[in-house]
Amino acid sequence: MTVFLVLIVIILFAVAIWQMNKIYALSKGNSSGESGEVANGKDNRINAKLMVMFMVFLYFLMFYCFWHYSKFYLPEASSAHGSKYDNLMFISIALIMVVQIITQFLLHFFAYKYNGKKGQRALFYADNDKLEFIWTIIPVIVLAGLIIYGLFTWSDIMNFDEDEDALVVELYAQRFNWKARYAGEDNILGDANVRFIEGINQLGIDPSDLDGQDDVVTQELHLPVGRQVIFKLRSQDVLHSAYMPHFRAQMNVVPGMITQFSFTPTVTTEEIRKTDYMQDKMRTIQEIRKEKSKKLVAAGEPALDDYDEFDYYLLCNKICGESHYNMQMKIIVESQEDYEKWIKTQKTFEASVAQ
Ligand SMILES: [Cu+2]
Repeated sequence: MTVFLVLIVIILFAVAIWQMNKIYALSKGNSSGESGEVANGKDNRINAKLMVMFMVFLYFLMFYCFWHYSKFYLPEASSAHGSKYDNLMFISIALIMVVQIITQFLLHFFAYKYNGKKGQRALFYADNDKLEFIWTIIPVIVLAGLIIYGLFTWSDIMNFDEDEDALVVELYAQRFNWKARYAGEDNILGDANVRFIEGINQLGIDPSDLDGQDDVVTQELHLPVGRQVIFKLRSQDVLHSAYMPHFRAQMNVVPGMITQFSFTPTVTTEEIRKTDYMQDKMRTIQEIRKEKSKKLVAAGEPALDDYDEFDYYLLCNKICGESHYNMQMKIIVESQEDYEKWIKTQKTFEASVAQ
């Protein structure tokens, strides 16, 4: 790899010297235009055609990418606010696409149509107030509209009202895993500080705070469907980012402060597993894993485990160290009853300390 990089640097350096040499020669040569170094009519025609070909190539590449990579789109959002987020994204992309298709065409087609011809001089056209007004005011209106719409969407998602029965959950980030802390019966998280971290108390819950006694620390994130969840995010060490793509949620997790985010899950794990999208996806993943297993077995290594059920995941989306890629926690969205059944099987802080 290093050899390859050094080679590239040497080649680029040689090209740069060669180019500078050419510029030097050009600046010294005669300017009659027939020296062979200055573009003639034939060169101009070739370049004009290349411009059109490049435009066609760009359009082709764009449509190919949309077609080829559309299989990596996320499924429909599994949270209440998700469709607002997706709409904003869709409108922005649609607008960018329309504008860029038009401007790419103008740029390349004009370069083709008005390519240099001997004896033909460009028209001197100083300015036109009306034209300038049009191409200034249209982007101003469109961009202002997009930004205002984006701001409204943002504040709609970020400035949430707390429902009466909202569930408060703390997500605690450590290199390289997540823990969840449920607020318990009182729905109030106990105070916590890194100074209290000791033995089993890995989240630094204040042992003297009564609110924290019934808190429940878990390795999985269970969320009741249709109920607002308020996440309080804390980090023990470095900057992390809590990323829940299926719920269109992401929030930085910053050491020394509590950040928050809220959403209401709308699709249970069971439900999303049954969708056509997910069944298709699982089939593809299984095929890839089967192929990989064959190769592993042929190389005398054990085959990959079966992977047949989709699960939502909370991922870290800030590169926080060598195992960042694997910093994740399973999320299970289930009915309120199932959630209550599960939380009863988990130990409270008081019980685990007593043990
Ligand atoms: Cu991380």
